[in-house]
Amino acid sequence: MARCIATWLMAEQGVRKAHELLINGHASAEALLKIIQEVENDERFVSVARGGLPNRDGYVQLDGAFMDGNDLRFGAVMAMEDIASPIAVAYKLKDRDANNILAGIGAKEYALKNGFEEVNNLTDKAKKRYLEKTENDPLKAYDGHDTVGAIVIDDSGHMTVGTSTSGLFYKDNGRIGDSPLIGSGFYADSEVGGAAATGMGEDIAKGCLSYRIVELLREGFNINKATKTAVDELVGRLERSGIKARDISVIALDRFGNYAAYSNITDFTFCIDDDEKGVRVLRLGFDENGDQVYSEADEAFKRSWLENES
Ligand code: SD4
Repeated sequence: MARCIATWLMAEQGVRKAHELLINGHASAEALLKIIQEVENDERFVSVARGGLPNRDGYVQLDGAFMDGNDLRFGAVMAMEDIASPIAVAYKLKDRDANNILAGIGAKEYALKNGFEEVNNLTDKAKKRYLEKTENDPLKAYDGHDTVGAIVIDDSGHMTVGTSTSGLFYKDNGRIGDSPLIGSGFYADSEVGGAAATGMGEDIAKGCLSYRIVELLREGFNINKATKTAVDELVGRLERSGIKARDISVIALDRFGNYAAYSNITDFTFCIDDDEKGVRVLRLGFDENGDQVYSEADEAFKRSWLENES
């Protein structure tokens, strides 16, 4: 059964368009690129692609990745400057048998050689945000959004996963998070399922979280149990070392099209296309027993989120 899922409310329009593509028989990768590029191209969203969050030195350094669950090929770009779409470059890189993970100037050079345009990703809005930031603000996941991550399965059972982000606001020059790291920020195997993460990359990477979720699915866990177990396990492991885990949120899809999301924060939002209910934006919260529950994000919530963003 065809289905797509993506992190954060900002992916809603992309998921709507991807849903249309999927019901019209388009392939997984096409739908996946549609979701992520819709977010990348929308300058209202300040944590992805052009207009993304600058690093400590005022540069917008972008991370992104694409993985094909049929043959496990993937491409990734890290700390790439002056190119508007990390997902498009990562998608192109996945066809290479080697040199498919490129960082910094190498990623930019590859993109330019392959027909991508040079652009200034530091928009006026991004620059203003940078100038307002102070050294004393904590380095943390950006409230309410961050990385766009998506997973798609098409009617043939082909799974793809992708991510795109400007990473943590005010990160060090050259800092790379989980999003372009295979197994941490993303993983997909069409024989099993796929997962993607968002939040504090340094913590997510400690648990190779996306790979862990897929491996739990392979062992026979259902999708809800796999996401919850992987996150709780990592949070617990860090706790035993005296470390309080920072924001960690995940989405996952199994090879039958079942989906789940799980998070250690409240108000993580994600978008899902549902056969019966259409495209929905769901918010994660906790009930009185501490169990995770989903609720529909209403229009007022969406409006206030968007206002915050701009
Ligand atoms: C990173 N995981 O660079 C990304 C950013 C993010 O919520 O998703 N923050 O660490």
